[in-house]
Amino acid sequence: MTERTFSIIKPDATERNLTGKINAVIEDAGLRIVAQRRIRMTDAQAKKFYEVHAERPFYGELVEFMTSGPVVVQVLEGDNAVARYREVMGATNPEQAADGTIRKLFAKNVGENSVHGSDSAENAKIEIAQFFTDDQIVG
Ligand code: DAT
Ligand code: MG
Repeated sequence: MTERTFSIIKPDATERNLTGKINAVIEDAGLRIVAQRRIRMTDAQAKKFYEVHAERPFYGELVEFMTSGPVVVQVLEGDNAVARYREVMGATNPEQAADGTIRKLFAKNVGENSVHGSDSAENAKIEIAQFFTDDQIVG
């Protein structure tokens, strides 16, 4: 089933000039980048995006990190794209991430972990709509 997921290449990765290397892992995994934009996230955008984590102890740190440098927001398309991209990303904590995953290859630690990917098709739709209009996605 072809579906779409939402991805962010985070500030720790853009800072180290890793956008191209991460995109290569994404494309090699059979996912198509159907929308992409480099932005500086505002405080309001980051707070809203991570609203579900508002009660977690790391929320403030997370919002600060996500607004600390450029990010690349993306829409990925492919067969079972949501689950597929979660596999390609690897575990949240890079110490637990499998070999060959983006987080194993590039993440610095559990907070500065290089990429975001939606955790369900429903959340993917919500997240995509926060950053892209339909006409900006070219499948
Ligand atoms: P994921 O990004 O794998 O979906 P998540 O949704 O549980 O993970 O958390 C969102 C982000 O919050 C995660 O990518 C990095 C940060 N985070 C999660 N757990 C953390 C922790 N224990 N300490 C610091 N940051 C954390
Ligand atoms: Mg998550």
